[in-house]
Amino acid sequence: MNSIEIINLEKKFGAHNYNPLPVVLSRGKGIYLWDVEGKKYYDFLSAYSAVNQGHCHPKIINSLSTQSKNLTLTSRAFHNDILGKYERFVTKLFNYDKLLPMNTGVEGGETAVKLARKWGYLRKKIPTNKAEIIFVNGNFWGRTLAAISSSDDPVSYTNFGPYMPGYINIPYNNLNSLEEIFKKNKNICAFMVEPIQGEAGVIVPDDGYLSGVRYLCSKYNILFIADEVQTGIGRTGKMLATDYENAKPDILILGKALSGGVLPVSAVLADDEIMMCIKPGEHGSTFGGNPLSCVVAQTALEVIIDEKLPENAFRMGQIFRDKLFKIDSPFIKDVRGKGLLNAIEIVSENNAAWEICLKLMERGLLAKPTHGNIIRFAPPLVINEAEMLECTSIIIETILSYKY
Ligand code: IF1
Repeated sequence: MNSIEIINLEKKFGAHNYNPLPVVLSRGKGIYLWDVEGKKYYDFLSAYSAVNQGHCHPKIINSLSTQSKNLTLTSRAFHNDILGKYERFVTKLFNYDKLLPMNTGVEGGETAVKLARKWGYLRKKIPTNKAEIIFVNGNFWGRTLAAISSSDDPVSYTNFGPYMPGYINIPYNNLNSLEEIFKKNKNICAFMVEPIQGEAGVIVPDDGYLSGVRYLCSKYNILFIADEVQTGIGRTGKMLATDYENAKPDILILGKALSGGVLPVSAVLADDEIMMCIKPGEHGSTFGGNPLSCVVAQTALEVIIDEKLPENAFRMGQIFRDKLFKIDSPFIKDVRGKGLLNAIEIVSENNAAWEICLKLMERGLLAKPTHGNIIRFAPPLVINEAEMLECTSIIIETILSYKY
């Protein structure tokens, strides 16, 4: 079947909950993807930063293949010989007492919210059912009702009400508004925030914001929850984006590239004072902590470390932004990002970002707009300098030749 026939199958038999670019991919390797007609592309989305290690990394696939022949799932009704070793590896790597394994990023967020509330009632003695969690405008942490209840994007929440109570939104990148609400409200158990806002359009907060969040959360005895589902695992040029300011979260949420894009794997890390608030039977999931996912995730993390991918992301990201900053076009409003989480914002009344992505696709590079006229550029962290230079010239030529 060709691309058109396959796209029509999805149209006829699949929910229309996405509007993908008209490309049908059938193979991936490293930073490259091939469509069903055999055309080769540079992947500049990395499945929304889930494929940091590159598509089908041989070491991760080998771990998947080997473990899949032994034991894939036991449920947590029984122990298995993989989970404890994985938990030890990851907690040592990120310097936390414990890990709660889940599957998707949003499950990680839900787990963090439940943990924070539990801690709020058991440790902070917040009156029952009165716990509040602070979120920021522009947040995105998934599609469940608890997640969209914190959203200020009508596309995410319209006609999905009623919404989860106990949420308060404040502006992003604003420490004054954070301290103001912390002073006013004694029932706050946590503040949940992305170190860089991905979906909102790669919004990078001011230097000092994350360390300010850390300081204020400690000062007011409020848990700092960092959603590093998209910014974590080397994406921004450090293992975690919060590492830039040594702002260690009380609860760390990981997902996406935690598995190298091979399986849905997420994890919530915290110290005992928080993690031990959840007792047996109070939280979990069928697949959470399954041996197959744990083996894949441990290998995926080892690849990040062994191949020094955060360092490469830092260097390649500098090349990307240096090249893009030089674009002399009245239509480029901003070039921003950290490491290999970058975006350009285009000044245009029409749907320029989408059309530019279509032009990029024709020229063999896949990227997708986030909100409005913002295009996110996030290749796998294994990209090398020659490939980055080739891709930046494709992007620059496409932007400059577009008829705005
Ligand atoms: C879609 C966005 C990106 C996330 C952060 C948690 C989650 C995500 C910071 C939830 C997920 C995905 C979801 C996917 C598209 C993609 C996305 F455009 F939706 F917002 F990356 F920016 N925290 N982001 O970015 O993780 O449950 O999906 O595993 O829903 O369209 P998940």
